Amino acid sequence: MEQIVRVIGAPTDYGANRRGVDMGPSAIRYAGLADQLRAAGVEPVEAGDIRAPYAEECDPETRSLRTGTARFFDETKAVCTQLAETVESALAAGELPVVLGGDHSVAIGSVSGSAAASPIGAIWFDAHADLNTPSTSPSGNIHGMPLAALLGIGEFGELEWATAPNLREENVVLVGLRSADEAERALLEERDLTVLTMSDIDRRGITAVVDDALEAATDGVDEIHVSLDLDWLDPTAAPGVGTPVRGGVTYREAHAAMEQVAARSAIRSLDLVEVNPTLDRSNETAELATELAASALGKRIL
Ligand code: NNH
Ligand code: MN
Ligand code: MN
Ligand code: MN
Repeated sequence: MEQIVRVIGAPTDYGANRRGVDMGPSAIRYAGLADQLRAAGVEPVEAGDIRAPYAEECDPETRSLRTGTARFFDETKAVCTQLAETVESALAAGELPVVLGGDHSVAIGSVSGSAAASPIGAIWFDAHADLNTPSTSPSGNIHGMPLAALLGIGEFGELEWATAPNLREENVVLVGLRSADEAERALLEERDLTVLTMSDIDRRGITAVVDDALEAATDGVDEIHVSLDLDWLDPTAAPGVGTPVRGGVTYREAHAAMEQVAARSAIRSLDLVEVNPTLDRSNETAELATELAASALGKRIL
């Protein structure tokens, strides 16, 4: 029987400075996600979008969480809570959830939902570490905080809805990091997450690095969540993102990595986030997201 993939849109742009990432789910669907998934041998079922009011409908006042700032905190909580439930019930039905962002704050919902019933590892394919907290964030943007939230770091430790107790930091791996803020560096020094930077990819090649990532993420757990922030790729391959950082992986390296993920047969859930069609060239980045999803779910050349 074919694996059913539940496609869930989470159209937020609360978490980022540059607007338009809320159009990501439509852009990714229009780029042909369903056909790509079929080509990967899975059966897509469309769940539609989580209700996410436009920023204009919300109270523009910035939210403070004790000491720091997390803009649109209440709105993010509302979306992530619904998303977590949707992901959890898809998994309970034996489906594989694919979450379309939206900014990366939606991963707070997708990962907590995915980890709700049993332990999981996570691989963060991202230029950034996403380990800020409201008090350390230089921007106040929650898209730079989802991993900190899930791991209960700092102020997030008090927030049951945002944390994923079934995700141990020993099973969290960052791949392709090339932009980390001060507090994120300090955290990575003292904590047990695995970090594989762009320099590691330069030195050892993408396949060796992704092998290590899969090894660490699945140490003691059977399944993983894959969070694919499209800014992981070099901006020449993925121009339609809000916070591009030069020096990312190439089109082919990204596919090689996703093919390795597929070969491990350990993927429980997947995010495709940070696609911003207003900054894109002819929906190219959304299209790339559909292709990478297909590779991660088993599409092969032959
Ligand atoms: N680290 C920066 C911040 O916290 C940028 C985060 N941007 C991202 N993360 N796109 O993936 O604001
Ligand atoms: Mn991110
Ligand atoms: Mn990023
Ligand atoms: Mn929780």
